[in-house]
Amino acid sequence: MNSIKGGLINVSNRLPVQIRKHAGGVRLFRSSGGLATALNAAWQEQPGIWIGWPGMAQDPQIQPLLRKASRGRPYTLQAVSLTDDEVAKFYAGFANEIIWPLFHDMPTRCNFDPAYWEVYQRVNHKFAQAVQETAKAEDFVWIHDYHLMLVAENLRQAGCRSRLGFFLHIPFPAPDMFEKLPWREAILEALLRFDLLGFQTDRDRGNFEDCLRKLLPDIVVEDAGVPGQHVVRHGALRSLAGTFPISIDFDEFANHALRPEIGESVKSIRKDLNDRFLLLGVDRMDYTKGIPERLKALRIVLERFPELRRRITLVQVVVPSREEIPNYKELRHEVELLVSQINGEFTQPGWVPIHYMHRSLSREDLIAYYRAADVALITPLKDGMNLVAKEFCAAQVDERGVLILSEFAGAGPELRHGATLVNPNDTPAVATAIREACIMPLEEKQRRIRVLREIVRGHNVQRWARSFMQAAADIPQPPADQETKVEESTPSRTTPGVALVASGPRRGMSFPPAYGEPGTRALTWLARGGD
Ligand code: GDG
Repeated sequence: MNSIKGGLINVSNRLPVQIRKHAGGVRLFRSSGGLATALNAAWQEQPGIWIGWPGMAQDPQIQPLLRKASRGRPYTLQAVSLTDDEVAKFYAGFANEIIWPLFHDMPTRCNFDPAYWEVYQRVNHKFAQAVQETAKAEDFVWIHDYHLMLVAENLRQAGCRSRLGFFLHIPFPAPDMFEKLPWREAILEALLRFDLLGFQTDRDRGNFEDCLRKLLPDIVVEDAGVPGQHVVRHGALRSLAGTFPISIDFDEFANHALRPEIGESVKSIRKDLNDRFLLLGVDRMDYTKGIPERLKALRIVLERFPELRRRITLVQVVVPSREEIPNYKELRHEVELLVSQINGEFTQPGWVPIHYMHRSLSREDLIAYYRAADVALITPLKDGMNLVAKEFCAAQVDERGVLILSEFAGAGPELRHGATLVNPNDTPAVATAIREACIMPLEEKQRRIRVLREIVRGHNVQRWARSFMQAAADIPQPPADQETKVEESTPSRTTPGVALVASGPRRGMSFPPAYGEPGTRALTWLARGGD
């Protein structure tokens, strides 16, 4: 078995800590973020550096705060500073008004503003610069998600020889959807500069491969000899595309749920709800999560099955998200109008059908709700994976909850044996699934949740991280002259006006300027390490 000799350089849009203005100064907020937990297993084997945006524009206090926060962690936190305009056009704009809706099959929500693309390229170039300043040839650089699809291309142009991996946390769309993107070939070509490309499901990986076949000439896709993995060749480029379904730390959730104080909270939640049948929804406020459709399904339940009135309660937790983007503001109004209409129509003395919380719960409260719930209603219109579904299974230590899960969540195929799969657009069918869960015999519920818990226990996040790192370790080290070869066969299109730089000796090498940056401001640096 191969292993990576160097360190892990993890790169994500946001760091796992956030720095924000607070009481006249700046303060560091720790976030328990899902990605930080997911990577714990990888860090234990490969300490290193975590590069990302710290949450606010440049400030002299950021670096000292990050140094302090790095103590006791297996990685050093390193900031990429972004201007407010960059955050608006790269993050809110390109990432969340173009790629997010398009990759979730919602093209009418896209705003294909060319200015967003320019800033996206510039910011990806900035991230690549930050990586190149620290990466040694033997390190593994792991880039996360749709915000940073051009980083490998920028790194290779600068002669970076580290192995480069990318994991897409969201779905990859089919060609009919992807080809709407004005920068479709440029993005595919940039993705092919990663040595390893990870997707959540076989469907996402298959869609990516179909897009390559449709949009790039001479693409070759071959079996890699490992289930769920294909080798993709384009000219001199070779990438491994694999399916790596992300997961959760099962033991951590299950053990936490077993704590006596969680048991007390469960009793108190159930008592406050008069021991009614508890349906639970937990989502970021996002139009992909299918919250209005779920509320409409509940309204159908209450209309069609009057015997369930007063006997069921939906607790819907919605965590505020991306509130600066117009689509998200409109969604909040739609959700809150539906909640008030349904509650207005059906509430009776002593019973309110929907308990709506628009805030983030503490981890303890979240786990208590997972454990207390009779049904988890997880009905996204489209979702990369959906970790809430897996967290619910792990926290169901009393083994009596039912999982109603969208067939369009990445978790759908994996959890199909124990969950009730639904099409979230088919609101009458979701209503029927809710009713069936309410009347399901206890033995059936136990059988199903046990199956689900075994699946999630076996396919936990430690396994996810290790399998990705193992696939990375098996990739041969890119040759010193890779950029020269690539230049001959596949011209880059992502950085207009910027010539590729053939990789010469690392020391004193210059980084190609980003689009929009004056060419004369190319950075130079001395390579760390002895390659
Ligand atoms: C993206 C993809 C993919 C939620 N409410 C509270 C809370 N949460 C935590 C959950 C869970 C996380 O947020 C949400 O993760 P999801 O996977 O469900 O969804 P996204 O945020 O959209 O994540 C998704 C994921 O990346 C990973 O690859 O699965 O498909 O869209 O961990 O626990 N945490 C706390 N209070 C809350 O109220 N503390």
